[in-house]
Amino acid sequence: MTAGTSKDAAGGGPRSQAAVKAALTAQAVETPSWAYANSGTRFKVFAQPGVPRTPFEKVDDAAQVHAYTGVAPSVALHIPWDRVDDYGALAAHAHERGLRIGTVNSNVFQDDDYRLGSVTNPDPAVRRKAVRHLLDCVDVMEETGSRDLKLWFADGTNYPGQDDLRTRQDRLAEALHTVYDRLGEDHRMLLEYKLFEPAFYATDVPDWGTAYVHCLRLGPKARVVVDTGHHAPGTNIEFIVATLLREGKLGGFDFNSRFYADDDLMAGAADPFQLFRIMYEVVRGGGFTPDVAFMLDQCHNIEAKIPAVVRSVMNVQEATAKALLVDPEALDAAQRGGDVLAANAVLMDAFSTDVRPLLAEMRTEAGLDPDPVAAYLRSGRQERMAKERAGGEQAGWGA
Ligand code: PSV
Ligand code: MN
Repeated sequence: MTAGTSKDAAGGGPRSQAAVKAALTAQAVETPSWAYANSGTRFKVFAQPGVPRTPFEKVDDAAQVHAYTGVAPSVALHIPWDRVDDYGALAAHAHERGLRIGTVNSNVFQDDDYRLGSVTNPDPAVRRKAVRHLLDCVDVMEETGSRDLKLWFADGTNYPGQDDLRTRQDRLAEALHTVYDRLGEDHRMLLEYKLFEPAFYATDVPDWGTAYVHCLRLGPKARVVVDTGHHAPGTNIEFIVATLLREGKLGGFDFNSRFYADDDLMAGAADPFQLFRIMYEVVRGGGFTPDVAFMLDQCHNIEAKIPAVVRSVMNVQEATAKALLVDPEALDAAQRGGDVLAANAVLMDAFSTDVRPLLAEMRTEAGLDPDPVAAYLRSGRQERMAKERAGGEQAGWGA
């Protein structure tokens, strides 16, 4: 199938090219401030020339991604990595560059007193400190005009018996309630789960089910966020997505790619088919609404950062385009008829479609270069930044 042969989904048949383009144009992919900073593994953080030194410069880099793709209008912050004296000024800086500040990611995992956890720590003083930080993040949201607070906890235990699993859930619920009560009218709380790391025996929010029950108890402003790197190998992530969408509890994604663990590689790089299957469930479940945030959560340790973020955004677009090309009517007919091969073929036809010409055309129509990576590299900005950002301390993990 070529991208040009699709029909319209509204009436039950395949979507028209125009409908696919309209949906793709409306899609927004949020990029993470930390993707522009130096990063690495626990073995080595590799410094790159021209890396931002301040949150303001990270915003400048995020603005480049938006300028070349046209679909990355917001940048997520990580507090305290992006701590500034004046968040209003940071938001204004973003606006001047056609961007807005997106999700505020809290960080309660880098202080010595979080050794035994943050909000689930056995020491009430540490728990209070962690909750205070989360409340500070809500203040930041107010100053930046952000909607979403993303919560990820490194909390957990390394050894059986180290702490009481149930009591830790109670502490978690209490902290979440305190923060939930502080949320503004239009704020949301996105709870992220992770099966493993840095705790190895038991993570306090290990899976979507745990995140879901907490969010359910909290109320409508609490939703689950699915980080694609946070599952056991072989997990059917699209099933989780379908389930959360059915329940109205999918808050968004942290997209990235993995081969083995939380590798944080470019979204769609390791397993584009998985990304397609996830996006298909988003389309199928009516997830193309502002209620579902499409965010990247990745780092670029050995490759140039801005082109890598651009490539990741394009990978999300390609997976989305293919998902939009699935013919719902043909699929439904094959499924109802029990025609296993035909049903699978409908999905595979869409996945096998080369959507790059469609996306290139769409960019040209929007006044963008059809090849965003090449256009960015041609601009010479990368080399300019390497010279201009020569002094000072480069941002990196913990900065
Ligand atoms: C944890 O692995 C995570 O996915 C959380 O979203 C953090 O905020 C992010 O990575 C950056 O460390
Ligand atoms: Mn994440």
